[in-house]
Amino acid sequence: MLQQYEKLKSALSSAKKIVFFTGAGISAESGIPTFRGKDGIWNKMKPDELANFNAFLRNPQIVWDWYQYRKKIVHQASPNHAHLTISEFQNYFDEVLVVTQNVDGFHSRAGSEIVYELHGNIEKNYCIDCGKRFDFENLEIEGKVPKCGCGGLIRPDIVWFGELLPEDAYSLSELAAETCDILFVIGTSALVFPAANIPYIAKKHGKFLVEVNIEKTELSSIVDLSLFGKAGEILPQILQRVKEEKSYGKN
Ligand code: BJW
Ligand code: ZN
Repeated sequence: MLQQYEKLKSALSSAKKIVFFTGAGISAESGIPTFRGKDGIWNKMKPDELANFNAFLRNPQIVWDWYQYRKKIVHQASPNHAHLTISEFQNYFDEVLVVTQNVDGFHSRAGSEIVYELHGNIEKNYCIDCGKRFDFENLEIEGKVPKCGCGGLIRPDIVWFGELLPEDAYSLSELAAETCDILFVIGTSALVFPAANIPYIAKKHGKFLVEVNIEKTELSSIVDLSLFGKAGEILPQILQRVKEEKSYGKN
């Protein structure tokens, strides 16, 4: 382990731009369930019935209720040490960018200033007919799927299977991966594309890749360093090394 940290320490000592690519595992310690694995959401629920547009058209109420339930879990939870540590990295490096697949908004709540949300945000909604946005509003009346002024159904702003990712967020994430010094991959199985391209793009551009996960993933064989353990424990240890190295912040 010590030797692994030495490799990372040397990369961190010259790094200016750091990217964190995160997935559901980073919010697991906040009590938000992950998708895959033994306790994952897709072990109990079928993605085809919940996370695609046809399912919403077939039965909007079921899908809407499911996201309201998920939103409640997010409201009852808070960002954990991992989110907070990432935001603290901003005090020690010129640029810190977060590319997240998560829809819980925890990175922004934890204070990260640049966050690209590739799969949307559970607080946001839009009309399926006219596209009007309803961000951060409580739209429900008696638990019914809300409707827009134009008569269209309002859906959560979540990227479902078969849907395109937000173009700006994705292209800025690609650029971040191409231009960073270190890319940390935190708590993701890296199985869902095109989001999972991000670490491969960084690799292609010769960037230093570090994975933090409780178990091996698809990426373990291509990263420069795998740190196995909980994100909320490993990330503070890394930041501690950065602090010792720099002994003062940039401000
Ligand atoms: C910890 C930890 C701790 C736990 N500390 N670590 C065949 C081949 C290739 C691609 C495809 C294919 N068939 C279909 C596709 C495309 C599809 C896809 O990639 N599917 C794969 C599953 C195969 N992709 C899409 O459909 C995307 N769109 C697209 O491709 O558009 C183009 C197109 C247009 C028209 C037609 C066809 C294509 C859209 C993908 C949208 C994904 N949306 C979801 C659900 C959102 C809804 C919701 O939130 O309810 O986003 S899927 C779900 O997976 C969610 C996540 O963001 C995403 C990634 O999951 P993540 O974050 O990696 O979580 P897990 O659970 O997988 O992993 C957790 C990890 O954490 C694990 O490794 C743990 O070990 C670890 N961990 N505790 C550290 N404490
Ligand atoms: Zn409308």
